Amino acid sequence: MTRLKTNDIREISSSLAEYDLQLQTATNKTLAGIAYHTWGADEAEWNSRINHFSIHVVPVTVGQGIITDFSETVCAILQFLGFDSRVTEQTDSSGIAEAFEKKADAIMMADDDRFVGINLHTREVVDNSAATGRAFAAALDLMATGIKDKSVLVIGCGPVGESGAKMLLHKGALVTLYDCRPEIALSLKKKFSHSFGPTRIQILDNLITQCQNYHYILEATPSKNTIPVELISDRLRIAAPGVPLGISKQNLDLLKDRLVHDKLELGVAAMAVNLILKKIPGD
Ligand code: 2YH
Repeated sequence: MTRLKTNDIREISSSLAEYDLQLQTATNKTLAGIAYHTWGADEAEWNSRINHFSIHVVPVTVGQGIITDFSETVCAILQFLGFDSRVTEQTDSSGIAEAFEKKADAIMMADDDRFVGINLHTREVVDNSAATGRAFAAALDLMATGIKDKSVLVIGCGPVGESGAKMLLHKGALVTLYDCRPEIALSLKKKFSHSFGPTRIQILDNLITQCQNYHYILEATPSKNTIPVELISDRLRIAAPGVPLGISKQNLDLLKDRLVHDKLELGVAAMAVNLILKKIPGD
């Protein structure tokens, strides 16, 4: 599992407006728009409520400890979307207590294993890996102006890839799974076959010799250079939640705006929108 470094997130807060524009070029929707699309929710209906919904970000010192700027960056993304967000003054259990005492509607916090959002009214939990996979699948759906009946290659079958593949199958895509550990891809195919039937899910054994025909890729690996140059075409669109980005500098130049990639923004936005969609008492 990838642990973000301060260097990965240093520029995020100051680049949110620019990233929002990039997303609009690639998907025709803003960061918020993609986050709503992730959960099939109506932006106009929900967006007016977000500035009354407070999400407190709790820094966590356990394990490998604080990542400098992590909580502040999550908070900046939430504020950019319009949420009433702040970082708690205290960390860990004291921070959780502080959020409850200050009547937060939700908290977000991350240790070395999980980054979660919790709605403090409904007790529902949203997981960053699941939300991120789903958000990038939603972005790919938008880039394809509808992914139904289109073939998508999912590279990386960990929690993010799994969640993204599931969303793509729900949207009616034909999904091919690839993982450098073939048994992981096979076991995911088996798992999905129960719900979606075996015919819409394929397995790819060799990424280099078999992947020329894909026009849509979800890249969800923690590895560099996973996309061979042979795969790049004018029609290829990639949604890439994987950190580090699996695309070389040379391929990035060829892809131009047919790529959506970030390290935190879409996942956090999707988590936040999911939290507000949970019913608030008094609604
Ligand atoms: O980056 C991570 C984990 N690898 C979980 C990622 C789940 N997608 N955690 C962030 C740790 C943050 C730290 N505890 C802090 O600054 O609060």
